[in-house]
Amino acid sequence: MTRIVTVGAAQLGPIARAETRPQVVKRLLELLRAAKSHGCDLAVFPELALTTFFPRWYFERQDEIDAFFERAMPSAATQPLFDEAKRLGIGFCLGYAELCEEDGRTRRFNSAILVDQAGRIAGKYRKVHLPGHAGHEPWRRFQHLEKRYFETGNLGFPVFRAFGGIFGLCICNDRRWPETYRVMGLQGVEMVLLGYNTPVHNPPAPEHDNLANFHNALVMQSGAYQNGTWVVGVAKAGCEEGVEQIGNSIVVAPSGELVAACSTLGDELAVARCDLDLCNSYKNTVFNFARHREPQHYGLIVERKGAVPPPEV
Ligand code: CDV
Repeated sequence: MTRIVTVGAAQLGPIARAETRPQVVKRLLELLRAAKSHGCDLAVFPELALTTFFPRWYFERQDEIDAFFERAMPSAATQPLFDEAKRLGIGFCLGYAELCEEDGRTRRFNSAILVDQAGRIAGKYRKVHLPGHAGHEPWRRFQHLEKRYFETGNLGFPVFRAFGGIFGLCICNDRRWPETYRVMGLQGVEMVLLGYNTPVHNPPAPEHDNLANFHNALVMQSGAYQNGTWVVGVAKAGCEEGVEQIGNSIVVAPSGELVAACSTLGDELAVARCDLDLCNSYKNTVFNFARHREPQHYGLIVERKGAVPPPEV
């Protein structure tokens, strides 16, 4: 059997701080139309795709921070994207900063949505693994203040039935954690969509800088293979407000092989024809979780009589 989903990894080049939402949405619309003209069912945009990556700056004034957030989705600025998606019959995945009223208070999340070919929101995810720090750290060449500006996502890692398959979302740093893929893998995920903003330079560990592209591919290829799923990873790339960010947007098959990649650091589309049924070859054999996984033997050593308890962390 074949269940083909043609996906467009819709990489963005840098977004300047001065760029307005309508200017950015115009770029997204161009990529969406290009994706449609290449036969895509779905275009995947990066993390925080509507603005510059604002956590690189320390802001104290809440109004300055909130200017980067969307209060509704669709918002007035993003409505044209929904309208065009519906008109063209193409879905999309979009990362954005979400401001909402929930549990009687204002909350802020680093979020992503999956929109189907009818322009309806089919799924939402809020980033769980927030990297960086919460206070100003002047020793850094640039800040990474996600822990200051966002709450940890409270939706878990759900999967969504859409585009004839089972889809999951995660965001940037989530891709480095095996739990992200495995939690979705245990729910049968067939395609994981994710966007990222990854600076080449990692201030706490500059010795990793020349491995940034290698690690980017490594985590997505292993996550795909170990869970028998497609993975689509899409960058906001290039030199944004003086900070170099990696590109290397890729589409990874359930075999772990790369099947499409962007080659620039600008707005670019990489297209792949993905057969969701290819997942079965892995899910039913080497990674048949029901037959071969042994979670009951994974430890909690402390529960075994006489065992040395693990160190407190
Ligand atoms: N936006 C991110 O989550 N970026 C992180 C950086 C800070 C390491 C990433 O994992 O790519």
